[in-house]
Amino acid sequence: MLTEAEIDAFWTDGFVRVDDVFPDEDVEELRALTADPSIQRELAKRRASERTVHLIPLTTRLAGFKELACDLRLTGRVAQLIGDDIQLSNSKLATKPPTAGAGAFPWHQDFAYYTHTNFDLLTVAVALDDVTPENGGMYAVRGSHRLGLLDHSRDGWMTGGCVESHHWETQQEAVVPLMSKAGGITIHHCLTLHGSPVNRSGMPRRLVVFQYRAGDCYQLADNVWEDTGFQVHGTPGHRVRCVPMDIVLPRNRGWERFCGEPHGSVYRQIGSRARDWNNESLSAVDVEGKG
Ligand SMILES: O=C(O)CCC(=O)C(=O)O
Repeated sequence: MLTEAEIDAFWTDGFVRVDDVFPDEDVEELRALTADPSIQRELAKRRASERTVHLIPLTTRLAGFKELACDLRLTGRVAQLIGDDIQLSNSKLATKPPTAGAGAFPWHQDFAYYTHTNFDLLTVAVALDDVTPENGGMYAVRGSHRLGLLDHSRDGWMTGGCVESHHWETQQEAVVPLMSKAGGITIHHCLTLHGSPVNRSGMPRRLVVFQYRAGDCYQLADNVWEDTGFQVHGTPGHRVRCVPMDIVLPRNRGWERFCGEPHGSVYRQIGSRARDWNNESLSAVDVEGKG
């Protein structure tokens, strides 16, 4: 579980690092999952990528990743921050190709790409390798989760990153590493500005990344993945909590191939796999209730 100091760090800084969440044998098992031929085939297709390679939706690819998304060592800690009813917003394997000099990821706030009705949305990154500045570990701007949603658009179109560069260029002292050793995790708020440089190590850098949201945090726009809405902790509710926010939703070419439209829209809140998985666990509860 998170200590009081770790909870405070999350709300004060916008992120927290927790070491040694998974012992070496668990990390080995997770690495073995990434070595699965189905995963390797997908990664091989994107090896030439200049950016961090994202395999989404990860929980639908192998059962082990779905189990990890529900692991209490993650969800128990997330519950301490956003409450007991937790759904998956999305899941990915974020690898930096071993190609030296590739794999940078621009500065951004996750919320810009998954706009929701409130801000109880956060990201957990599970390190499968020791993450370092050398292999392209993430950096974050301390306290940036209090800036609100920043501009990620140009001429009304969504771009791949935040365009308000003064936040990280002029405040070097606020830019801090968000990196852990293998088996550790980092948790960051959906408004925390973060990004990562190229991988200079010549070795892969693997993170399993889960974006979790409170059960009453509804998505407003853009893509719903197959595992979006998967109930990983607590019980599904029927309440939407809206907090005041004044946001611009730029048109988003990036999501067009997923949503089929340039503005992005949420036409269903729960992905097809998540619906099946939630129904399975609900009927298990019914059976137990009747027994
Ligand atoms: O993998 C990385 O270094 C950055 C990934 C990231 O920031 C994201 O997926 O939102």
